[in-house]
Amino acid sequence: MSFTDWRFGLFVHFGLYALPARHEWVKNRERMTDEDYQVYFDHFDPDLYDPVAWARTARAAGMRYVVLTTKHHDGFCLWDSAVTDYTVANTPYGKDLIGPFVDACRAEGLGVGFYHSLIDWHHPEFPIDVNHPQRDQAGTDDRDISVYADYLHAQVRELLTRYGPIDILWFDFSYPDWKFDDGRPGFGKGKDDWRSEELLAMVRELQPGILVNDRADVPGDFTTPEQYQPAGPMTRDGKPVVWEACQTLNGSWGYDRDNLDWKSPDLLVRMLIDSVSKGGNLLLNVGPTGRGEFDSRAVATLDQIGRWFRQHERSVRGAGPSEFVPPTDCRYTQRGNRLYLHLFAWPMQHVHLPGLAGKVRYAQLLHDASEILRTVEDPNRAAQNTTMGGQPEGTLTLHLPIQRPDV
Ligand code: FHN
Repeated sequence: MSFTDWRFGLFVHFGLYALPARHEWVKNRERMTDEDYQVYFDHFDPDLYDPVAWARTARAAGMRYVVLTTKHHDGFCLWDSAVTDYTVANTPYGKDLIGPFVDACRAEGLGVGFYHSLIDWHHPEFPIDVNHPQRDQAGTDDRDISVYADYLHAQVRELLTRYGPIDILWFDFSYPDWKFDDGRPGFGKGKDDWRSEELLAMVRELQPGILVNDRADVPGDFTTPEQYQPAGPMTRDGKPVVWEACQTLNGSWGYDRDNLDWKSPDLLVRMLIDSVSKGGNLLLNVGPTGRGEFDSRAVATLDQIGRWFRQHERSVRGAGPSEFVPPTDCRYTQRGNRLYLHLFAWPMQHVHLPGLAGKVRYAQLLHDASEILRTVEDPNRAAQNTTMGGQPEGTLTLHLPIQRPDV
């Protein structure tokens, strides 16, 4: 199964920032020094870390690949890197987190993705810039970005040679033209700073089948709209481009305990359907707690999504955009000669399905939405009954066989 067949993946932001539990940019937002932030390093001990549980939860939710932060902007490494001491090996936890994650994903038949931050607020040669916790000092240091780039390349090499075949490399992120709000230079960084062409050449040499995103400031294998749903199929230079929308559960990528801005399971199902209807994937994020587990709200949300998948997996897995134009408040996904009508709003008395003879008329919508009784004027086009038992309220997915001779 290919990346675009997978359609739905899990993003996991895990690291020191899970301990303060108030966003993965906490070091930046609170302008913490390395000394301020050291307390989280000294107490990092995710005793409930269980990547098998992560992988099984992801699979049950309908996800077919997982992208884990190997290092986020704070510079903390989730593996025992040979080029720095700022790793999990030197925390109270003391063990590699990446290897067990890879093994668990493989055991569950999931694609394995590594997120790797280009940005590093801990490395002594990473020039201070507009995004740095000590941004007030931007432009005053004599740090050497080429030394940091060597470090960056060395760590990517470690990650791509220690853990076997890796499916996805998710770099994050470039900002070559950023400025401060008052217009002062932001000392932003892009492909020349990362030496991106050299970096990607090494990546492809080490892992020929890997998919790389386009956040190293050079074209990649897929593009990653973040926290929004594209209006339609995405293109680059006028040509269709593979894309994957990345979204949070509650507005924060890292664990943010007190953030109550949770998206409903039905909204997330619609975002997935919307992505697939436009040819994209959805990468949905969970930020595990400081003890290494998914919190109960995340587990409950993913469970609800999984209930929808049990009924309607075929409407997104291996499916994509349809040649038909959907009715208002609806999406079409299509897989071969199967058209899937997703109603985001109803009751609809009549829906005229262009390209299909007859009209779909809803005989009845049972109060508990446990089953939809439908007839179509052409009995030969009877849609398969779709049960809604247990799936998120609000999204109705109908499986409509296309019985035209040419399909
Ligand atoms: O700054 C990061 C952020 O923390 C998070 O990792 C997201 C995920 O796509 N990427 C950057 C913001 O675009």
